[in-house]
This record gives sequence, structure tokens and C-alpha cells, in this order.
Amino acid sequence: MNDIIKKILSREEKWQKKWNDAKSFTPTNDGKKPKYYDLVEFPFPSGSGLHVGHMLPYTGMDVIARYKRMSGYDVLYPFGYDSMGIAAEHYAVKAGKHPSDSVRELIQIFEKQIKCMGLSFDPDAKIATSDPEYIKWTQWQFIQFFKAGLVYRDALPMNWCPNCKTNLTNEELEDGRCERCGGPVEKKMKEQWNIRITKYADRLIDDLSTVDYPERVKTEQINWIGKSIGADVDFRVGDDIMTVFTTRVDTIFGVTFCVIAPEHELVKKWLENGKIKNPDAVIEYQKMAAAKSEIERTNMTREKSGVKLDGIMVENPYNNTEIPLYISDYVLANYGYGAIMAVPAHDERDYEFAKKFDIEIIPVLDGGDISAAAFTDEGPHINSKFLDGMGKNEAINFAIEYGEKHGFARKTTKYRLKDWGFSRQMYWGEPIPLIYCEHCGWQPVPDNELPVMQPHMDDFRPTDDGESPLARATDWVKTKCPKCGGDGRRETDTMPGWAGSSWYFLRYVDPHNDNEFADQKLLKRWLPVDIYNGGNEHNTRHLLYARFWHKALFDLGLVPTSEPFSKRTSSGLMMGEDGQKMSKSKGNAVSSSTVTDRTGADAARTTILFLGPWELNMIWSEETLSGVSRFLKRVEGLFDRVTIDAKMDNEQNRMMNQLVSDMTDRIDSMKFNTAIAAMMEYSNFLYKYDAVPTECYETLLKCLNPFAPHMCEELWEKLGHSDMLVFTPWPTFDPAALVSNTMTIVVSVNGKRRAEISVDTKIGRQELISNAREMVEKYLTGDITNTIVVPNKMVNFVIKG
Ligand code: ANZ
Ligand code: ZN
Repeated sequence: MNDIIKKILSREEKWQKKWNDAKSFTPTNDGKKPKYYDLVEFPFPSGSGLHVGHMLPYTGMDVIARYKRMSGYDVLYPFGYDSMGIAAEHYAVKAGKHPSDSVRELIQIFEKQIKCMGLSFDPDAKIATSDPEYIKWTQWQFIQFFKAGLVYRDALPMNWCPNCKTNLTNEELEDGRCERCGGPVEKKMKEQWNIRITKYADRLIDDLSTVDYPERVKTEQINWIGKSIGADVDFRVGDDIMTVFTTRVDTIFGVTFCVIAPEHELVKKWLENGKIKNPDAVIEYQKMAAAKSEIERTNMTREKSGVKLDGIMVENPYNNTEIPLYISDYVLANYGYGAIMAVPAHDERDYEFAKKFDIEIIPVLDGGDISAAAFTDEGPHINSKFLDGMGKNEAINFAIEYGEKHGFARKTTKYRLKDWGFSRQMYWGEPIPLIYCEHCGWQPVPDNELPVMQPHMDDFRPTDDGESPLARATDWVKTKCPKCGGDGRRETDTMPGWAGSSWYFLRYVDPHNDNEFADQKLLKRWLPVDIYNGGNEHNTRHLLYARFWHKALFDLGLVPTSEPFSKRTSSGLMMGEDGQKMSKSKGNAVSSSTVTDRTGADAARTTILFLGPWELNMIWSEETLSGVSRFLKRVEGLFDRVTIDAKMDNEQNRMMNQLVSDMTDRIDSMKFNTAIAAMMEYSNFLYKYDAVPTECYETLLKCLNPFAPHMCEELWEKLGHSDMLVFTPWPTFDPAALVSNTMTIVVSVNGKRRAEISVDTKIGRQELISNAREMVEKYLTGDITNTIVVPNKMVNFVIKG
């Protein structure tokens, strides 16, 4: 380590200590300043530590926090750890440690790296979702949901990952596979706890209009919830009724067959009562479909398969025609009613199916050609009796009304979103705080017994039978019923990792409260979060769960706002120098500590933000790191040119005001890279002067402070200031000063360019000529025979000889 870097590191340590001693990063909460809640997604502590890609969002949001403090806000910028859940447990298993130990060790490593970066996180607001004091409130909130009827127990088809040995929700699958291990999942029926997120589906869509999220994020959420307005239509099948859900009841006269999911109850019934005349083929098909994932089943490009149910005919209630019924796996059991009316003329999947099974295709919308494909555009209705000539919406409304009048159809809404499967069979999760009693049923654990912690188990690994490892802690399981005092047994399933991260931003405002999850007055002061930055991979699940959880608390009167985050932003991904997403496993990760050790935090921070636009992916570059280090050195070097009695000239004044204007604009709009570029340009400009006016330099330090705070504080102190830059007001600018009142004039002799002068735009002709003449005196070797002035551009002297 050379002397220069030693000096930088000791300077950085000095200021980190000073900020800490002055409690600079803990909000005052005295109500004198407006609040600003700056939130960044917290990490789960993993084995690889933090690389510069992890630091990107923390650094960008740190610039915002520091800028807002200088702009007069009481800023809350907190940090913590999502240390509960499957990721932390997997790491512990791999490391051969108990999760409680490995989490503690990892947090220490992370803390050190964070400190070295000079991030201005509130040291008082540190939380970890695996802390017992935190778990207590996660469980308490769950109990409030339970008491409010938002939690229910049900046997649902679950995605069982035989590798991770736990159940996963559909949200935790990626392309039908386990998102953790990438392995295939199996369907299993299991009794488990569910939370009624679907009850909030409409509000989760509608309230998006009240928040400032990128359009893309809103669309992702809306699609995830997948709201469809349509109709339920009852088809008579002998003595049974088969209900279907359709968004296109207007096409009812084009229905030439129906399809039912292979696992539908009615199929079971008809197999048992012998109505199905080809049971062997049907049973074989059922087995095949059970082995497929939902993604595979709905894949449009896959060839359609199915079996006709012999002996079964379905009656279309609108025209009393009898049509055949098929089972096919493209109809999902858990969407709508697991049965559809098929309109091959106007639905692609139905078209393919009809072609394959040679079923009649009747067009009911005019204007298309159905000889080779379904016609999926709009057109007036044909072959549709009383709907003929109508457009889509008119026909839908009319058909629904007609069906409602006759009692065989109803207007309904369906959602793709399912209730939130809340049971996990993992050790390292919050135990679901419920107790089962033979007499009293499921009872919540009383408040004064919270938190319910898992017992310490040496072997906490999951088992093959789908039971939680906690079920093996038989002493722990056995307990008393909180209601009647009789024998009770604890629920052994644990919560998903998403639980703790659904409300952590509430705890940050009052992290040490023993009586409540947070004081109501403090919640009122700080909510909603003003800006929440996070990864695009969290735009649906985490962001949706957190919004739901918050709304549920809001309805219980426990939080003051119905939305948790007023604004959402996303930073791009950091790529390694090889152009691939940075990660330890790819071998292209640049650890933040190796960078801070080599160049100090200021250079690391500024480089990370200079690599490219905030919301786009960027590539780490050592060359940029060197360039930025040189820039910082140049800013430091300018100190020697600062001259107290140097008077600011017009151009300096204009450039200084321009810098402040640009910086304010660009930080507000998170254009950190161009903000840094503006400071580079400005410091180059100042280097043109041997004597730099103090104000010009101080303004640069204030602007640079959010990016390179250690160096700026040091130079600020060297300039004789006793207060710290952290709370020095952000500079203002005078818009009038931005307009240039000088112009550049080219001076030539005999048409040859010899000099340039900068003059006031209001300069008179004679003064301009004499100023110009001074600049080219040495070229005027003969008599001037003519002087040509091109206004605002040029002065040309014509000489003899
Ligand atoms: C007839 C029809 C005609 C349909 C047409 C569409 C187009 P969204 O908008 O995604 O909700 N459907 C209903 N239940 C289904 C299930 N369990 N598995 C697979 N498909 C199912 O889609 C609703 C449409 O998806 C419904 O409207 C139904 O097909 C199908 F020209 O009914 B439709
Ligand atoms: Zn009881």
C-alpha cells in the first residue's frame, strides 16, 4: 500500500468516525424539517459478501440521501438484512453451520464492507428479519391477519421441490422449475395456511394509479394479478352442471365442443358412475397430464392432445345444441372452473384442437379467413341469432343479460393471482404462531408468548416426507391450548422468506420499540416511503406482497397510508468486465472491499455511478476507476489555486451557476453519470485560471460531496470551515446568470485566423476593433488598409505587404 492510498484511507476513516460521533445519519425527528424516507432493498446475507454491483443501488440512494440532507430534509436512510428464509438456510447447510451462527458472521462481514463505502445509513435503524425482536412482530402481524379472517387452512395442490424439500408457490417457480435449485417440481396436495391476497386484487390494481412507479412495473403487476372480466356459463351434462368461465360469451354460438381439465371432479364422478365409455384411455391421459408442469401445459406451441369422453354430451344453453366433451391438459384445473367452452373459429388453441380432432368450426365474427388459422380480430357477429350485427362489447353485455334472465349465466371476474400459500417446511423461517387443540381448533399464540422461536436443532435439514423439520422437535410441538389449557400442538410449518420483507420498512422508523411494531406517530411522520429502489426481479412478488401486507395492516388501522411506497425506481444490473452479470459463481465479481482498499471509497462510489445511466445495465471498468481517481485528484489539486481575493468574472459566475443548475436537475432525476460529467467539465474549466475564486471552488465541493464525501469534507475543513459539509445547505443558482453575456470573436489578419477574444455581447464597434487589434499586434507587420467586421463572429484586418 503506497502512501497516497494510506492517506486516503485514514482520511476516510476519520470522517466516518466524525459523522458517526455527530449522529449525522440519524434523523432528528424533531419535526423542524420536512421528512424524506429514502429506502433501498435490503440484501439477504450470502456467502460471497458484497461486490460492486450490490453497492450500486446503495451508493446511488446514498447520493440521494446526502443531497436531501443538504437540501434541508430530515432524512431516513436505513439498512438491514433479510436474514430469514430459504437462502440463508441453504447457505448454512453448505457452510456446515447453524443458520443462526452463519447469519451473524455474514452480517459482520457485510457491515464492514458497508462502513468502508462511507454509506450514510442510519446506524440506529439496523434490523435483521431473523432477530427475535423482529420475528415477534412478524408473527404478531400474522396473528392480526388470522383474527381478521385473512388466513385460512386448505388443501391445495402445491409445487413440491424434492431437492429443496419444501413447497413452493407458483410465484416461486421459474419456467415451471424451482427458482432456487432449478430442478423439476412435483404436484402434491397438502394442507396449509393461505393468506387471502386475492381479496385485495382489485385494490392492488386500482391503487397503482396513486403511485409513481415506472409504467413497466405497473404493467407487470397488473399482468401478474391477471384480472379478467367475463361470464360464468352453465352447460348441462345429463343431470350434472358443468360451469365454464369465458371472457367471450359473445362467441357462444360458435361453440362446437367443450374441454374439461383431466383432474376435474366431474371426470372422477363420471368414471366412477360409468358414464364415461372409454375409461382406460381417459385414465391413461390423466396420468400423463399429472406429470406436466403448468408452464408446459399452457405452452402455446406444443401440439394439442386430449381424449374425447365417450358417452358424454354437453348442451349449449343458448341454443340447446348437443356438443362433444374432451379432456385436455391445455385447460388448467385451477383457473376459472377447470372447464371451457371452445370456439375454434376465434381462439387459437381451440382452433388447433379442432383441427387435430376434426371438429366442426363455425365462424361467428365476420371479416376473417378461418381456412388456415383462427380469426382473433374483431368483427360484427354472424351466425349468432339475436347477437347478429353487434360489436364485441354490445354482444357480451347482451349475452350476459340474456343468460342471467334465463338463469344459466352470470357476469364474473377472475384473477390469475392465487391466494398466498404461506406454509413452508423449512427450519429457518418464522414458526407460524398457531396452536391446534382438539376442542378449540386453531388458536393464535398469546401476545405475551411471542416470539415463538424454533428450538435449537443440530440437524435442521428438511425431510423427504414433506413435513417440516420442526415436527421432529416433539417436546417443542407439545404445548397447552391457549384457550382451554388442554393439550395442544404447535404448527410446525414456517413462514416464507417473503413475510419478513413485507414490512421491514415499517420497523425502520422505530426499530427498538418493545410495545408495538412501530409507534403510530412515527409511522405517520415517515410514511409513505418517498422513494424505494430495488431490483427488477422484485417488481412482482416482493413488491406485490409488501403492498398487500401494508393494505391489510391499513384496514386494521395499524398503518396510516394505504400504499407503502410513493415512488419506485430500479437500477440496472452490474456486469463484470466479461460482459456477464456480475456474480461470485461466474468468477467475474469485483468485491467492493478490494476496490475500496485500492482506491478508497470516494473513487469507488463515484466510479460505480459514472459507469452508465442508472436504470440500464452497466459494465464494471478498471479504466473508469483510474479515470475517476484522476478526476478526484485534480479536484484536490485545485485547492492550491484557491485565492481568497480573486474576483469572480462573468464567465466563472455563469459556469458556476450552470453547474449548480445541472447538478440539482440531474440528481433529482437520478442521472448520476451525467452529473459527474458536469463536475469534470467544470473542474477542467477552473484549471484555466491560476487564481480560482473561493466561491467557485466551494460550490464544486458542495456538489461533489454526495458522491465523494470524505475528500470533500477534508477539503472543506482545510478551507477553514468548522461545520461539516453533511449539513451545509445545497447551493442555489441564479437563472439569470445562466445566460451567457459574452461572445467569442475570431480575429484574423489577411483572412488567416490568428486569435480568439471573448467580449461582452453589447460591445461597440470601435471598442471591438481596438480589443481585437491588441490580440494580433505581432501579426500586423504592415499598414492596415481595411478592417472588416462580421457582426458577432469575426474581425479581419487587411494589411499591405
Ligand atoms: C371462449 C373463448 C373464445 C375464450 C375466444 C377466449 C377466446 P383470461 O383472459 O386469461 O382470463 N379459459 C377459461 N378457463 C380456463 C382454464 N381453466 N384453462 C385454460 N383456459 C381457460 O382467459 C379467459 C379465457 O381462457 C376464457 O375465455 C376461456 O376461453 C379460457 F374467442 O372462452 B374463452
Ligand atoms: Zn383448547
